[in-house]
Amino acid sequence: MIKMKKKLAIIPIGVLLIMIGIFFTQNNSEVESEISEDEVNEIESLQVDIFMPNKSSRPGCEETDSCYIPPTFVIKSGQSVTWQNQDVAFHSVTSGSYDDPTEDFDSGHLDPEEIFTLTFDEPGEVNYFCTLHPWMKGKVIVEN
Ligand SMILES: [Cu+2]
Repeated sequence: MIKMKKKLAIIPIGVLLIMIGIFFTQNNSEVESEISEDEVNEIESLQVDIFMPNKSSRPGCEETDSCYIPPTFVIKSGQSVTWQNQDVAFHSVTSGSYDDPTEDFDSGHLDPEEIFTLTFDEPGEVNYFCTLHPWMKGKVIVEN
């Protein structure tokens, strides 16, 4: 009878260990699935039109007009443009020029890898620049 009691006590401990194992397994899978499949698809399907390259935070890119790549981007009215900051420093996409900013749009400081999208409805030439680096200039041409 004493032996039987010992065996019965061992089983619940085994069950407990299995439950702890399941608990940790589930916790791990929750961490892994923090970014949903939909979000991954959204990021992968996002088309970057213009990017700020590495080291554009230092003067020099203006010499080859490559602070925003491509420096001039042509679209039809109603289309959108997506920028991505591919540098390790902050940048912005701000309407106008450093000496003459306009109030049309301002991305604010974009983190490395951050994306900014704008839709242009009115035809015309739109100049933009970076508020942090006066030498960074770009242009969007919106065709009718
Ligand atoms: Cu910049």
